[in-house]
Amino acid sequence: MSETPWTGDVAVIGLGYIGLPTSAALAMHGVKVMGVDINARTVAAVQAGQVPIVEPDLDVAVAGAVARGTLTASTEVPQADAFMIAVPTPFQDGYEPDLSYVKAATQAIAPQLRGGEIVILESTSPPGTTLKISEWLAAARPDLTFPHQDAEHPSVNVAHCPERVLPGRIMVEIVANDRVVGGITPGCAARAAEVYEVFCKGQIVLTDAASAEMAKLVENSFRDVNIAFANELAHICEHLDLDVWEIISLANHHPRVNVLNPGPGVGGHCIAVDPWFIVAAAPEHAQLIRKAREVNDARPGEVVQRVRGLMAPNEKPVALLGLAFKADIDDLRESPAVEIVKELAAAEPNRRLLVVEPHVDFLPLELSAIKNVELTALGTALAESEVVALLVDHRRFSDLPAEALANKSVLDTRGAWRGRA
Ligand code: SAJ
Repeated sequence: MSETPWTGDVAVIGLGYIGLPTSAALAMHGVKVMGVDINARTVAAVQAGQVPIVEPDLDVAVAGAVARGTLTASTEVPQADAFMIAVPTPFQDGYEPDLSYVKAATQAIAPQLRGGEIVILESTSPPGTTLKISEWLAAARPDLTFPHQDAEHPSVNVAHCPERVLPGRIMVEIVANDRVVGGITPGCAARAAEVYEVFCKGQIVLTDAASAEMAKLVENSFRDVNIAFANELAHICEHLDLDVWEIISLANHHPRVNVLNPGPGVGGHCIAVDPWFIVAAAPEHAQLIRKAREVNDARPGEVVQRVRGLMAPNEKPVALLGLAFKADIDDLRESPAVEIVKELAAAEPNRRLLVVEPHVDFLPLELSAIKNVELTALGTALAESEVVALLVDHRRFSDLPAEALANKSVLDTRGAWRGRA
């Protein structure tokens, strides 16, 4: 731990699922935080103390920090003592990482530097990105020195501290989780760690920037590969007419076995994306990691075939429960459930698909244009359908009494109704 607590101002670039909770966590500890986003609606919401996303306890934290005056928001990057970049790092065609948001954020920071600042990348990024930030800043500000040029006395420090919070538990994990802080130099890592010491109760582990970048990708790939193992088992068990849930629960009685849960595929903006960054960095060598992505990406298509197998040759609609990428959240990004609805609608254009998602008021654009897809209430969907597929184990669905599913053909992709329907 550093002797002197951080007392500077922080500008957080990107007020999404990571930037906003991080801003709130710092501001709740009295640090003056200026949140920056290119989306004027997001900025207006935060200025009004409101939260544009659903995440437990975030609303209270943001409202409190705005009311205390420690959190403000703007569309312009201000001057600050620390800059945190928390913008998306999606992939483009061919699964190559798209660093355009990181570059744009860096270029917006550059004119505000006076010397003495720390620039921290939080976005999950391929190895070498933090170094690129240092180089981009140097190109924009030849009047200053950066750590890749002058390791001992740079005018600006640059580091990476990858976020690792779990959606649905962000406000708990942002405080409790250990953090990995990688600097372009050890000095950069130490400076960046001071900012995290403000709110992080976990261990802050220092390393170099590329190792921190890779460690984050490894975390999510580890999970992806393990989920792929569970999904492959599910596919095999479907073929052999065995109950995969029973088999996994038996195998997990072994003290060193912990198979994860199979499902309809892997969604979200992290686990379905980050392993591709490793593949892009070492395409010849990342064989298992690539295969895991392919296994998980094939899963929605397998679910579609199984739902079609349950459908009688009549006109009855099919009920599809859940659109989010996992239980009890409103996030539809990269959701396998959305993919399943889309594929099923294309394969069965004359069948009404009654989609139930209690966390949204409207279908996402990619589904709203499809004429046989409707967003309905749970009661309506169950009343009208013979086939019911559970795609997301939202508590509201898992808690359904067995009678609600009596006389239905049921596909439970999450194992939520095991032993009930
Ligand atoms: N899933 C399964 N079976 C399982 C576990 C998950 O099918 O046994 C599916 C989920 O339904 C979902 C997807 O995988 O579609 C991902 O869900 P998740 O809960 O495993 O992870 P995320 O994407 O919400 O958050 C992950 C976390 N990473 C790890 O657990 C290693 C989180 O800590 C990261 O901060 C986050 O990615 C991120 O932002 O990178």
